[in-house]
Amino acid sequence: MSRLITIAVSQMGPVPLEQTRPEVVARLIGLLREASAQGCELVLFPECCLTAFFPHWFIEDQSEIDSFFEREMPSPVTQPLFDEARRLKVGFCLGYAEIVEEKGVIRRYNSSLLVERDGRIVGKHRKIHLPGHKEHRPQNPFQNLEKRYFDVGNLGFQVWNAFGGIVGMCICNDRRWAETYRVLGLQGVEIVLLGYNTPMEIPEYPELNPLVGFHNQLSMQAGAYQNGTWVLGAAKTGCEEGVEQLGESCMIAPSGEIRAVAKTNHDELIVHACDLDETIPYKEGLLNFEMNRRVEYYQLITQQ
Ligand code: ING
Repeated sequence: MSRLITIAVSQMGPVPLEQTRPEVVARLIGLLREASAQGCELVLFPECCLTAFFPHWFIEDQSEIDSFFEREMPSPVTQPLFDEARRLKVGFCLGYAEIVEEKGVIRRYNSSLLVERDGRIVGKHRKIHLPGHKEHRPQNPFQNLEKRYFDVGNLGFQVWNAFGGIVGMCICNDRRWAETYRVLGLQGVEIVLLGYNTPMEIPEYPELNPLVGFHNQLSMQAGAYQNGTWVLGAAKTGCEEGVEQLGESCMIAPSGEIRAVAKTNHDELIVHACDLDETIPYKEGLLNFEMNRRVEYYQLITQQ
């Protein structure tokens, strides 16, 4: 028995500051069409795929910061992507900067949407693990000001019945935390979709620079295997406004094996027919939470 779903991870090269939203949307539609032509039913785009990754710069003016956000999704500018996806019967996962008013307060999130093949928005995630720093660090070659520009996501880690399976999302730094996958795993997730903008350099810890690619794959492979789920990661890569970003978008099976990995540092589709039944030996067998996980024994039993 197999439950196959052909998926494209759509890696993107840089989105330069001067590239307009309509130009980026046209780029996404091109990638979507290419994926559809290869028989894909789902396309995964990177984190904040509509704009340059603006947390890499210190911006003082709030209206300039807000120019990177979407006030509605779809909006008139992004609607063509939703329309074309529905016409082609292809679903997609899209990372974007979300601005919203909640209980009278303006909130700003690093978000992603899950859109089914009929065009329905079935799920939303808001990035919980915001890396980097709140203050401007002029001594660094670039910034990571996600703590300054975004609020912590308030939707937890959820799963949705979609694409014939159980689908979850996370975003970039979320993928480095074991809890992300375990919270999704405890909900039976079979495919984790994530995008990332990951600089090749870690200004505070340059000794770790040679490990950026290794830690990227390690985090996702471990999450996949330890929770018996597919993990798919889409990079925004290349040199974006002076910041060199990791590519190596990949498709990782529940075994932890890397089934496909991007080879370039620009727009590139990697495609794989993911069999959701590959989760079974792990979920029902080797890593069966019910049978083998013993949370109640994890505390040191000292009072015996
Ligand atoms: N970027 C990076 C990421 O988590 C980072 C930040 C890089 C953290 C390298 C640790 C090491 O991939 C985002 N946008 O979260």
